[in-house]
Amino acid sequence: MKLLPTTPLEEVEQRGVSLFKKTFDSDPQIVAHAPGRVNLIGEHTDYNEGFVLPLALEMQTVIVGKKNGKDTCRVASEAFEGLVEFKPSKDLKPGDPLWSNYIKGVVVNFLRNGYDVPAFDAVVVSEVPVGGGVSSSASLEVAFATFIEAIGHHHLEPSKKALFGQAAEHEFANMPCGIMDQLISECAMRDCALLIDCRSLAFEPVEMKDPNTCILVCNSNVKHQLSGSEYPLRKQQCKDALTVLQSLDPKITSLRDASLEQLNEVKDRMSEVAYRRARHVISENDRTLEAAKYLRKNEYEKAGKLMTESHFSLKNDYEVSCKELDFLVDLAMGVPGVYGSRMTGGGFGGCTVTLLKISSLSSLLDKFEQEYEKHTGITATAFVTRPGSGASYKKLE
Ligand code: GAF
Repeated sequence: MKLLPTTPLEEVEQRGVSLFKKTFDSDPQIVAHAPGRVNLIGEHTDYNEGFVLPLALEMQTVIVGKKNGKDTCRVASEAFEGLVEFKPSKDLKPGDPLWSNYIKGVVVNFLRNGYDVPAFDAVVVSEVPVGGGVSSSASLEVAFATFIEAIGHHHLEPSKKALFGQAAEHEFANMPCGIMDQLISECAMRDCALLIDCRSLAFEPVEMKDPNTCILVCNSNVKHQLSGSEYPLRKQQCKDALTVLQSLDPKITSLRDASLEQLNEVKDRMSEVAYRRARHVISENDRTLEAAKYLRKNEYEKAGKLMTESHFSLKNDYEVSCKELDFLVDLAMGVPGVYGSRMTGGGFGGCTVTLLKISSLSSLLDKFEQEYEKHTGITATAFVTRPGSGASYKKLE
């Protein structure tokens, strides 16, 4: 299996500049960008105020544009036909085309929080695969928030921008996500994963630049669509378990505060499903903190083992995997030199993330190539990533 190449950011920006000139017949002034992400461990913990350990991809969504001095915003996308037009107003509502909702949602959140949004012309160019579970939508939201920050001369706390993106996702894309994807897209640091505390939104870098180790992302190419999925149901099941735990100890305000001992104490008072969902979340928080500790010491075997345990917890207790993702993990774990492998992101399709010795990469790719399509009828795609940096913008000369 061939690896997908990483397009240099300058090339993507250049595509944006050309598209802007072609669409609006004038020169742009600002380039803003924000990355997609892959999560090493800490899945379905963010909306339970727990811990996550994601890193930014080198693949970015790029916005090229400028203020237009009019009362209407105009946005074009490289991936979709047509020019979207809307007035920047607090009363904007979601509508067609769907991709524009992420942008409208961000605009509304700036306005509602007292930040002026001047009308603009802009184009969107993205290298982040859509529907692959690597946060293409969060990267669009955060890139746009960064663009608005630039044209409006605003200076926002990074977590505030992430929260605007999350609110846009909730209200304009009907996806009740946690904060992980927007926060890593905003705050990522090159060569580091971030250990994020999703309660305080504080984070610590965990350096990942051992030249002998690599991170492989493999897209099962089973389409992942979280808004209509069981994601909201999983949140509800966590709440159900929380309510029972609170009857044991009112100081437990989210699953993050509970221990497995406490969960076992109230096991008989909740449904078997709620119990398993909570068991995943509580144990995943522990695994995430442990994994960060091991990665800091370059103890990849131990960190990898936790990643694989995370996969099985997501498969069996949280039930958000699928047979294709399970198959990719099984294949990876059969290759010597693989430290750990798991589904990453919301699940129900999308990608796996594998931590491995760089010397084992070609054996793993051969294995995927020989086995995956034969067993699933689907062609997988894969890329290697080093941890990229977070959102930023620059002025064009
Ligand atoms: C999706 C959500 F958007 C995140 O907030 C997170 O909950 C993730 O699924 C699961 O860890 O990516």
